[in-house]
Amino acid sequence: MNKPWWKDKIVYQIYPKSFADSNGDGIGDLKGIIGKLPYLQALGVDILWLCPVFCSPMADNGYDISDYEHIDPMFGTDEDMTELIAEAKRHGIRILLDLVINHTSDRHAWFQAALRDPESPEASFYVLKKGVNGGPPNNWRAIFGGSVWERIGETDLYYYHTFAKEQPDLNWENPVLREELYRMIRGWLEKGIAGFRIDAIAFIKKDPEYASYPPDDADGMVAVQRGGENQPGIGDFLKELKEQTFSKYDCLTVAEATGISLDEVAAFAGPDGYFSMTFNFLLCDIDLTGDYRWYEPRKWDAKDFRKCFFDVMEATSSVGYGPNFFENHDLPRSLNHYIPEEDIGFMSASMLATLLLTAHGVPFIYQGEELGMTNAGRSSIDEFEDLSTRDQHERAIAAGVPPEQALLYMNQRSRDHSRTPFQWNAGPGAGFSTGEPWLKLNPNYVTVNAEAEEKDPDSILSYYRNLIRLRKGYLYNVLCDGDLREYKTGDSDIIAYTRTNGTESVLIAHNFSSSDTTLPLGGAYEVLLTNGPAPDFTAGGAVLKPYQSVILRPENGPIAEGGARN
Ligand code: TEU
Ligand code: CA
Repeated sequence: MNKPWWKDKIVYQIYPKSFADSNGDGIGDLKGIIGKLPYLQALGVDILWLCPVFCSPMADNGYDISDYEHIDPMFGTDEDMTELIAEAKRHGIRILLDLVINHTSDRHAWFQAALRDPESPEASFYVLKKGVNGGPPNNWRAIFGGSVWERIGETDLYYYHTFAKEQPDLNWENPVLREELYRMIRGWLEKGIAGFRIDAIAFIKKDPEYASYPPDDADGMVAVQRGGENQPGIGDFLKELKEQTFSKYDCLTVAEATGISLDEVAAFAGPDGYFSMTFNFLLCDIDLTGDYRWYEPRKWDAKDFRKCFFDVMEATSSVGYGPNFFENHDLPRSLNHYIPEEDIGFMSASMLATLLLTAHGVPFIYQGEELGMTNAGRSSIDEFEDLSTRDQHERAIAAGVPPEQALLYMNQRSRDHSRTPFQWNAGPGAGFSTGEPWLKLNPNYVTVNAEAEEKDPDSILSYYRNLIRLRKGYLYNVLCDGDLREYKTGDSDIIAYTRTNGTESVLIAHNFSSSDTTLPLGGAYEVLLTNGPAPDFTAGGAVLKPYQSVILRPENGPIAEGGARN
């Protein structure tokens, strides 16, 4: 399999608005990121994925772009981006930008022209349709709530939006629009960025019938995914997109292609795939029912998690590399998402770190995950900034969920949790800003912060740094180049696998439970790394403490499946 330049890299996702504020306006910016490059280099970061910093009215915090060619003044200037790319390179770090081409902002010049004249060339850049029987063209529900159709003034013309009404979808059926996008994409690649994370790309193809479907809820609507996600024919667009842009550069492209099945991973991210890699959502949506209602959570356990993990490993490692992640800007913090409240701490955080950094594929660390940052509970729905949270709350109340329970569900799942300002130190504003931060800090910054953890050899940050050093050094061959095979551990809650490259082999195991559990072993092993005390080796194997991870090397001979040694 081809060995792309990015296969052994560490990717770090930054939500620029919440990372570092250089001018005291309470909003993170590019100069703030430039100032933190030494911190990122010390962590071992190779690639930075920046959430969108283009001009935006911020209805969806930058995922509503009004000008693809320029940096929004709140984040700085175009020259700041040029400086960031150059400075990052000096620190051995490359930049991925966030490409949002399913939709623009409703303030984009194209959309404004379309509103002024539905017969204008720009109007054909969007999906405009006449209403039916005095109402919207069909009954599809947008991801941020309500109809996907927004009426244009007093006319009987509507425009389509997968997400919020401030995010009109682009009409990918129009080759002139597509060429405009390709030109913009090539322009950014010419500026020396390493590539893109591609936003919501599975929504660019809609069922051309735009037929209504039987409702999936009391509101008489059906989720937009039914006719507007990963529809037949999307591959033609994605193939052309790659041919006209990415394939002309040795760039990294990571798709947020929701709604694709594991057996479609090859088409999206195999050797001849549309993208370098494609995110998989099996693990991060393990706690959701089929239609993403936060107020109808799905119960899961460690065995469910283990099955999802190995299904994803199998699907991605068999065709190439997958982006492994436990956090992003749309998710709650992983410690709150995957670990029982009473078990949140160094052991569980370092177990998740070991899983993330030793799985097959490319690790994506989200800002603050390396510190063990956690959710910051809110006591009222009014304290939430995120439009998706507000919509989910409305739907919960409409479904008859009692307000306190609805608030609890929002506190479990809100996207705000990953957007609280980065916690640099215990000083005023956590070192994020000298001004009033745009989103409330998590009060635990007084103890959970980079400065304190950099000084503490037993901190979560120190653990990430050590393990990343090991991954890039002593364990490079098995972790960056080795295969991954499940290591059966019977009915326990242990997730275990081998990583093998030629004659080199290690066994990695995680006790995803709050009780001592024995990892069945045949033969003697050396402990290369663990987040806890050296395990007791009994006749049956190694006794792992709650949330203990181990990287073991067999003292002689390869490791057979299931613990027996040949
Ligand atoms: O998220 C896409 C997104 O929200 C959908 O994948 C949704 O989560 C899924 O279909 C279940 O409902 C991207 C960005 O990550 C997010 O921050 C933006 O709000 C969104 O697109 C719109 O650009
Ligand atoms: Ca600022």
